[in-house]
Amino acid sequence: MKILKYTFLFLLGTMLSCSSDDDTTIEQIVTELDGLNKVQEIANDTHVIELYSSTGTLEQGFNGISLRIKNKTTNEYEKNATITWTPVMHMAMMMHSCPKSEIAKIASKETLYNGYIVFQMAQNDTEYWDLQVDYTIADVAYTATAVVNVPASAKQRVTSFTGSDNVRYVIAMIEPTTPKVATNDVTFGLYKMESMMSFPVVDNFKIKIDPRMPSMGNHGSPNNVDLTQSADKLYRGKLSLTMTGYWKINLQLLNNIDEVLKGETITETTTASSIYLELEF
Ligand SMILES: [Cu+2]
Repeated sequence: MKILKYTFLFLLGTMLSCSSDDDTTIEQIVTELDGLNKVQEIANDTHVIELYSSTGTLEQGFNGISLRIKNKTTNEYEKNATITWTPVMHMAMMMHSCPKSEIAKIASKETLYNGYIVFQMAQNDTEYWDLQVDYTIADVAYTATAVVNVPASAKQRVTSFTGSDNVRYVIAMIEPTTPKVATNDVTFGLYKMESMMSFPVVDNFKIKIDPRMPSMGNHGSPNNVDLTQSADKLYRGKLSLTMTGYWKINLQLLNNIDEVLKGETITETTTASSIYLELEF
C-alpha cells in the first residue's frame, strides 16, 4: 500500500509540475510552514488569522510568533498586509500589555509575517491574555481579537522588577533554546514599562550573569560574558554551562553609567540574586 501511495504522489507531482508553468508552487506549499505548528486562529467577518510558533503553543516568557491572514471569500492568503498587534492581560484590578516587536513579512516566505511577544505574566483561573491584530490591506483597515492561552513556563524565562531608579523592567531569555554543555550564545530582551500599554526596549544597559548550580554547592562556571546590546537591540553574551541539570542564572542590571539598578553579586553568604532566570537540560 505504501508503495502505491508514493507512486500516486509521484505521478500527481509529475502531472502538476508538467501542467503548470509556475514550477515553484508545490515547493512553496511544503516549505512555507517549515518548522512551524499552528497555535490557533483569530477570525473576523472577512479573514482568518492563523498564529504559528515552533512548538504550536505560547507560554509565559519570550514567544517567537508567525502569522498569516486568509481571506474568507477567496481562500487565498494575503501577501501585502500591514500588521500591528496588541496583547492585553485582563487582570482583576487592571489591564496591561507587554513587550512586543513589530510584525514584518519574512523575506523568504510568500504569506508569513513574524515578530515576538514577551508575556511577562502567566494566565490563571480568572486573569487572561487576549491578542488584538490590526491590519490594513489595500488601504482598508481590519481588526480581530481573541483570547490566547499563556500558561506558566516550567522554568523562569522572564523576570519583571523595579530598579533603584524606580523604573519597572522586564528581562526575557530568548536564547539558548537548546542549551548545551558548552559556552552557549545567550540572548536576552530588556524592556521598561513606560506605561501600562508601552514596553519599549532599553538601550545601552548591561546585564551581568552568574550561572550557578544550587544543588551542587552553588558552583559556577568559567568564561561567561556579560550581555551588551547588539545592533538589533537585543542583548547578547556567552553563557557557560559545564554540565547538564538545573542552572539558576543570577542577574544584575546595570544602567549606561554602570550603576547597579537591581541584583546582587553572588558570595558565600549571598547565594542568589534577587533577579534571575532558570534553565534545566
Ligand atoms: Cu498581568
